[in-house]
Amino acid sequence: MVRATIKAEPHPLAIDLDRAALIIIDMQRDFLEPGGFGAALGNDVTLLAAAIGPCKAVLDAARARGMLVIHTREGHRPDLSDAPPLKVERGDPAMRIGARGPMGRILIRGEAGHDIIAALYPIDGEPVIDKPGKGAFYQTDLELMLRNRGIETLFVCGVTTEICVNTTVREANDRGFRCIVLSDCCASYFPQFHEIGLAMIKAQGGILGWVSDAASAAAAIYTATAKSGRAA
Ligand code: C5J
Repeated sequence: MVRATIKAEPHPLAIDLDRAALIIIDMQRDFLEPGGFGAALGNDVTLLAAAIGPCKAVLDAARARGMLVIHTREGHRPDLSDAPPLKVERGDPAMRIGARGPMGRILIRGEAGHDIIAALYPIDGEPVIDKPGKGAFYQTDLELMLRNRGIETLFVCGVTTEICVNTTVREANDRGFRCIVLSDCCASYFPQFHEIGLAMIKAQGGILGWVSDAASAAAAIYTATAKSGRAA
């Protein structure tokens, strides 16, 4: 057991770092780069770029410690058999899920746009969860992976704050996992939704989890690793 105290809201939190994992939600080209799903829905994708540097800082700390790092990708099978028609039928037909765009078919597994951005690309040994929904637990083997590794706490990063991050945190909370959402490692196309999304998590004594930031999480991870004398 390696105890670490994380500066967080609504209050600092002591956790066992040996039972913590980092999950990075949907940092995919389709959400962060022009020509993808986010842009097809009319969003300004540059608003998500602010999360990349902080995510990388925490990712480096987690990798240095040998912490479990899990990446997720939202997307669908090429035949769309796992995509609810309700989800596909939104927006301009030329720019819907499955339509062909500059980075291949939008939000389809195996296409360039579906992949994770270069700055945060998974390395060997880091599981990538392909999820058909907003929540990372829905129709995936994420819970099984976490239980098999004895994980209790998740550091949560990714996009978008109010959609896939928030949904995943709610799913995790109901399953008994403690979530620490790193505010600057998350982003939204709507800055006000980002703020509200974080506020909803930490309200009422942390009804869904805790909110911290990249510097606090990385510092706690590096400090504990130095003290315990263990790095991967
Ligand atoms: C959205 C996501 N916003 N990853 N997906 O459609 O948040």
